[in-house]
Amino acid sequence: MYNQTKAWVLEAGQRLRESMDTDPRIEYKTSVRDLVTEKDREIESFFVSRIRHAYPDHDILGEEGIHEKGLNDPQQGWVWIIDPIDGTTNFVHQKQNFCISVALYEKGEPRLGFIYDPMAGELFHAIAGQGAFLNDQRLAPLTETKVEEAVIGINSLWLTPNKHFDFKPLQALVRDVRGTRSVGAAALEMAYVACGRLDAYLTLRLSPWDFAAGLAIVREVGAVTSTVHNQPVQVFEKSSVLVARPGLHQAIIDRYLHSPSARR
Ligand code: 2AM
Ligand code: CA
Ligand code: CA
Ligand code: CA
Repeated sequence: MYNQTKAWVLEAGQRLRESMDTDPRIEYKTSVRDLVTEKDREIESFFVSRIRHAYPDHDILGEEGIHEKGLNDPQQGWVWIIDPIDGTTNFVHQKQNFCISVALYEKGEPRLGFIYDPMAGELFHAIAGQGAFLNDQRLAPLTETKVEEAVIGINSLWLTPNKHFDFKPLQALVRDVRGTRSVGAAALEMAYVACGRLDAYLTLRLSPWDFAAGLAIVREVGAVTSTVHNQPVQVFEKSSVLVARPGLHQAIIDRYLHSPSARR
């Protein structure tokens, strides 16, 4: 299963790489900030047809909804969770810094996670209980870091007034850390926490396909993951996500997110 999925992910990435010379047709989903291209649908279809052929009784949850059958109880059986292009805005504007994210869950537990950046040639992957890898290199368990020495991933939108969260504690956090980065692709940002390029990643509203593979990978290196309210992330529900090195996660929760004003 692992080898087959890896081959699919690499092939899908190659298709995207080869298509970069021609500009994809773009559509707006909920707004002009929310893009989808023909490539998003094409790549999701690629996975859906292969999974349906190889594993007809597995469920599939993809961002673009290509697999029209609804999910059975996701806590039962096997579910594939697919983001065909995570970072579509980067795909369109930068032609880099996007990825394919594919996860396989059994009874609500991660089994496989793949996050592939085809332009960088970086495949982050994990088999549950067997460690996480960047290409052929095993990722080391994460060590602790202080807030003041941390570089964290955060989208600057969350520092502006929004309906999901009190943004003021986050402004204090970004003032206190060594630096902030915004890659613009949630799955890649989780992969970067796994390999130590980011010490933490914080986001207030994501969907299962944004974080399913990331969760499978970061847990293998001992990253701590929760919602911003320090609750377990439910993989089949929309959620906020705070993923960080051990120690740093607790410090961010205690110092910035646990204040009554930050709770809802
Ligand atoms: P996407 O590219 O697959 O849509 C930065 O935009 C990150 O937030 C990306 O990982 C993006 O995933 C995700 N995201 C989730 N919901 C989004 C939305 N409505 N509009 C834009 N990006 C969204
Ligand atoms: Ca999208
Ligand atoms: Ca996404
Ligand atoms: Ca997407």
